[in-house]
Amino acid sequence: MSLPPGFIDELEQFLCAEPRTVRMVQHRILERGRRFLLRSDLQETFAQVCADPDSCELKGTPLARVFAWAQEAAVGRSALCVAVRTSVARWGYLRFQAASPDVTEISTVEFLAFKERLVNGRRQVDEWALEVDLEPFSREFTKMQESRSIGRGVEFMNRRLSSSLFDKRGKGSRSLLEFLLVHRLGEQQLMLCRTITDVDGLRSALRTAEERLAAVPGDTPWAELSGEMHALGFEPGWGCDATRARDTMQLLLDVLEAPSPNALEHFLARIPMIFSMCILSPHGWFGQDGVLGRPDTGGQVVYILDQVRAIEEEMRKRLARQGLDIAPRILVVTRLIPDADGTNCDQRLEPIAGTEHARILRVPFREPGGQVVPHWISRFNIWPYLEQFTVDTEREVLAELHGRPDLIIGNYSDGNLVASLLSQRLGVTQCNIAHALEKTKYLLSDLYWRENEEQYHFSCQFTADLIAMNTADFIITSTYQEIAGTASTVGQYEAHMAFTMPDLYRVVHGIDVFDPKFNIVSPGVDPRVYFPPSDEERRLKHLLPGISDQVFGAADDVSRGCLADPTLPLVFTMARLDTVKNLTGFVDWYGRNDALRAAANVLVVGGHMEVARSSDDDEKREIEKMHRLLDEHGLEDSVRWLESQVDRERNGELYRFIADKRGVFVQPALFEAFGLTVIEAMSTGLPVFATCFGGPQEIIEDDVSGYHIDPNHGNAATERMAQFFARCAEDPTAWDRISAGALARVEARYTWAQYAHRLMTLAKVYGFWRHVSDLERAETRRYLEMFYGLQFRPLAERLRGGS
Ligand code: UDP
Ligand code: LCN
Repeated sequence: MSLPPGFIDELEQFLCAEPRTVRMVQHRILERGRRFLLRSDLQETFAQVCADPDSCELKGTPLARVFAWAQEAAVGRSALCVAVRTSVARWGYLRFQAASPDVTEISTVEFLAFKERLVNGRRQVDEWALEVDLEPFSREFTKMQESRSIGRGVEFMNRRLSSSLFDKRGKGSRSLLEFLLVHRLGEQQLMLCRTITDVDGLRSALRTAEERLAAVPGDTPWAELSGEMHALGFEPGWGCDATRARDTMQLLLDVLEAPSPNALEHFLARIPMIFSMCILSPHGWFGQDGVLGRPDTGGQVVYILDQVRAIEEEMRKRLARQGLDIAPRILVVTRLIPDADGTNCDQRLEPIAGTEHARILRVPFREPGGQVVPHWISRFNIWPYLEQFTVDTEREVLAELHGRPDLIIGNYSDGNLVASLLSQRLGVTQCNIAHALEKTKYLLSDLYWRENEEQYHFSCQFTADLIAMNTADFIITSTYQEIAGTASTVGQYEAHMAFTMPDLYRVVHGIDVFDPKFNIVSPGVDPRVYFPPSDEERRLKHLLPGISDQVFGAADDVSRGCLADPTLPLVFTMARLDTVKNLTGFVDWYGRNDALRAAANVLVVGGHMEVARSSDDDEKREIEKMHRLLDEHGLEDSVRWLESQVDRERNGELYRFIADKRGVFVQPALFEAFGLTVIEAMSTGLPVFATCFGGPQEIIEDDVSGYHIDPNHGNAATERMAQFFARCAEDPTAWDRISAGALARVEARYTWAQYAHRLMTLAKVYGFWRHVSDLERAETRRYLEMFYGLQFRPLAERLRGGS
């Protein structure tokens, strides 16, 4: 129950006292002629009513609070149901009876059932609709309560582990002892010898060992001490030398004495338990060269390649500090595409540049008869292939790593599903990274899933998402808003708490954003590629003439438009050319704003010039639209459109080229889950105007490190840009101020070194949690396996069959 106590009574009194205003609200809502209204529609309705002289004063009334909280309304003939979000992730549902002051609070199920009836036009509620409810499984676990704790799950975990676990009469200490005994590296036992069998024995061995280590010079290598330490019950893994080993032992003694969350995290973070990992990213064109900007191929590829470099470095450092001379192994598993279209996507194994041992391992998709699927497949159509892909991946990964990986990281819905299946089969800790949950990208995608099915197959995707987010041991997100939104917008995970796909199933508790499995670990940019223009020494100046030609040259088969006034600053935008990225939307806004047209040129990078060169339907439509808009607005001499640019180093210099000319970057997406281009542009000192929907809302502090724009109000967005250029023309420090703000923001919050450090610590803490909670979580696992078998598999089969 999220509504304040007594609120319904207050509201009802108000509705009785002000019937005229209430009728006015109802009429305004009905006038919209839609069954479902979103927050923006409801806000507009409220503003209309407030402005009407016949309405009563609404400020401060309970009705005004309903509108302030309202996220969604379902409009029926007999009633209106409103979903209210009283604060982050806290929901309630109200039912207003038509033409009467009756209002009642209804349950989640009633609200979902009401929406279903509106969609399918039936009078009766389906009493027997399949309901997915994961809440009962976590009843035993204490949860976080405060919205500010969301995304800081590991802090809560450490507290939970150190208090409840260790409170139970030595249970925690015994679990820790058992956990320390399981670590091995091939034949080599690590941390503890099997001769240590109880906690008292461990304590006393630790005290003796600590005294011995204090008596030798701190830099004495473990190798010199190993004989003596072995006799006391200790195996390698405590530290590279006497100082480090002693320090680790002291940490463990502290934990056994009176575990503090901090000491526990520090100790767990030192246990050498991750030597190899498997990162799953099946869809798209996963490669190191010539792939960016292709359909389904963008930030996720960049993210993973940068991530691998940073993680390998962190793993190496950690293992060396613990005294283990082992090369960490990372495998990025993706799909092998035989018709590789000039890319490396047909190569089975490819070393990852900038790493010592990381590899891309490509495993083909297969038809049920075993034939390899030769061509690229859109991420929306790959669901039937994933089960066989998992089996094949398991075999290849085990062979490649000579054993199980110690951590499995899934990426996006498909990778996360494969990670779930694989982790289940191998008994390995699972981490999920969503990158972008599709549900929030498309309006009412759950309610109208059937209408979208042919193109997007959301029935498969949302089912996969539910399974994967609930099997994961921990989930990392790039921002807070990805989990729980903002005061006024719904988070991407939050949108999976309760929803319905009529006639398929109804989700009553899909995921709990207060679950401590969520942690914010933001990505960064490759500092070798993205740095400010003032860093003259590192610049690739030999690329500049070519870039200049490309930007200011004449149109050819890979570009369109020829800029008439090259002295103007450039508004640069670059993305995959898909509808949600909204590059065409931006060109349209620009075409309509004379002040901006006079102040700046536009450089668009994305897609192809010709429809025939594209294999993706969405991209084809956008290509046509872009050409149409350039014609309609007569933008030939002020917009330069280049096809997608796949060379990252060159792109780094391209951003700086724009910054040299005191231009800006614009990210106009209808929704952007995170937005790597935003932090890339900021790292090169560009002022960025980015969508207020999604990650950029959190990345940028408005008017400090960039600007937010609302893609639903393009005119206001271009107006803001025009004003910015006008200000900069008068006072060039206006540009410098935002540029400096952008650089400072990225340096403080978005670096791969911080990312890798955090991720490795999380993997260990949640690895321990998995070990101690294995039995308690078996019920959830079995439930999800059933959901997979009974829902996901038939849906995927149906897709294969084309129905
Ligand atoms: N990118 C590129 N060339 C292009 C388009 C995009 O190199 O023509 C890169 C861009 O620099 C960024 C990534 O692709 O590194 C896109 O990531 P982002 O998170 O912005 O969006 P996504 O495509 O993942 O939705
Ligand atoms: C996918 C997206 O759509 C982007 O918003 C992210 O930046 C990218 O993945 C990397 O996480």
